[in-house]
Amino acid sequence: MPSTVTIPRTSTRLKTERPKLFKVILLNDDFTPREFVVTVLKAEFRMSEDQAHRVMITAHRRGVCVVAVFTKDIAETKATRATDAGKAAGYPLMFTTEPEE
Ligand code: TYC
Repeated sequence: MPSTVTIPRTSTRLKTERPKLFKVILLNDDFTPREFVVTVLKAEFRMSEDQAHRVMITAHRRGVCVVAVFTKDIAETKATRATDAGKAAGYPLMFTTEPEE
């Protein structure tokens, strides 16, 4: 007597989770020299003089400016390193991170 065997199909999940991204944000202050902010942006975020100057001026005028977007670890590391560069030079320069919507 023939019998049938049912083999369950395994379904492949095609969905690829994208890592959540975090913004690095530059905050304005009244003490850090403009040129120092530009130097830090160029060094830590590999920006050109032009890009760095635009970001610095935006933070200076509006209070904050998004510098770039990274995965959480990289955003936090870069924000900390850039903030520490200011601290080491005696400036209150601040970079923070914030999750992207
Ligand atoms: N506001 C500072 C000044 O006038 C310059 C500055 C710009 C500082 C942007 C921080 O994120 C900043 N010297």
